[in-house]
Amino acid sequence: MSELILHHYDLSPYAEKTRLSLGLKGLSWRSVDTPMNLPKPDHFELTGGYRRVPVLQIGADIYCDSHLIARTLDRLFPEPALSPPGRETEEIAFSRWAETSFMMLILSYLGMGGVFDDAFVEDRQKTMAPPGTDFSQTKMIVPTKLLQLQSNLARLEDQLADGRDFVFGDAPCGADISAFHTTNMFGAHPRTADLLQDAPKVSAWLERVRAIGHGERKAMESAEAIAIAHDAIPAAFEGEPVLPDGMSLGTPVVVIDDEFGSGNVTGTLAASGLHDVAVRRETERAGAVVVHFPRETFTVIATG
Ligand SMILES: N[C@@H](CCC(=O)N[C@@H](CS)C(=O)NCC(=O)O)C(=O)O
Repeated sequence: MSELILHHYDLSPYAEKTRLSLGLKGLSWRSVDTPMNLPKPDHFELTGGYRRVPVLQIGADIYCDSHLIARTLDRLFPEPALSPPGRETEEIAFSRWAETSFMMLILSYLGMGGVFDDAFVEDRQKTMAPPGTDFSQTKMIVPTKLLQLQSNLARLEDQLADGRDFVFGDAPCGADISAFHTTNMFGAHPRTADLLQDAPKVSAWLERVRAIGHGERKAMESAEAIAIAHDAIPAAFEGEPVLPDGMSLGTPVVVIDDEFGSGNVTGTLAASGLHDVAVRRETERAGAVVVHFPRETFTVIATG
């Protein structure tokens, strides 16, 4: 199998989730540094316009979104499992809670609290609402957001109340990692850092999850990653492809993320299963690649 190449940047919480997932499985991987703000020409060369990180590349297969990356890692390296067998739905549900309401609250709190520089805030507003949206009134909701954060943190403290080491018991899994990368951001602002003082179980658990580490990381230039994609052949799909009604392999499509502002990707429909969407694209530098997205949060629309 070709090397695991992670396209990411250090400050990304979702990329931290994937780095810890690689660490939990004790894997070696190559690290390509992606720019935090647009433009991201080399990133787009591989993804076709999806701007977010993390993105995992294996040869000419490009896996977008940390949820699909987690499932791909579990498929290729089953032990230890990120989604423990028999508890997959529970793990997905817990992670979704940690990464939606909880995550959005801490990000908006930090965004409004002067933690990030202006260029970053301006760039990220483009991924939150259409151009021209007035964000000036958002300061009014800061006190409410703080209490909502406190309420979510108390839920996590409750989950650990019986003295267990990790959220599902003795062993760490994807649920810990998803909740970690959200909760870890509390340290970035004095007011949210204070909240952690009142959550001793969460504070101790944060250190246990941090200790999982990132596995073995070695830097790579983006141009080398593109050349690797160019010289590789996308992995063959095994089994019966699952396609939307009325579409067939090769149908020209656009793939759109439920999350606003991720960037749409066009290509032709490639074979994939129930839980992912695959699109084939070709460029001069990257050659033929297949870009994969998680089915549950990406919509496929035929364009031709
Ligand atoms: N649903 C995505 C969310 C990823 C995400 O929002 N990543 C942020 C960084 S933490 C991002 O890429 N923001 C836009 C950008 O960097 O251009 C996932 O699970 O991977």
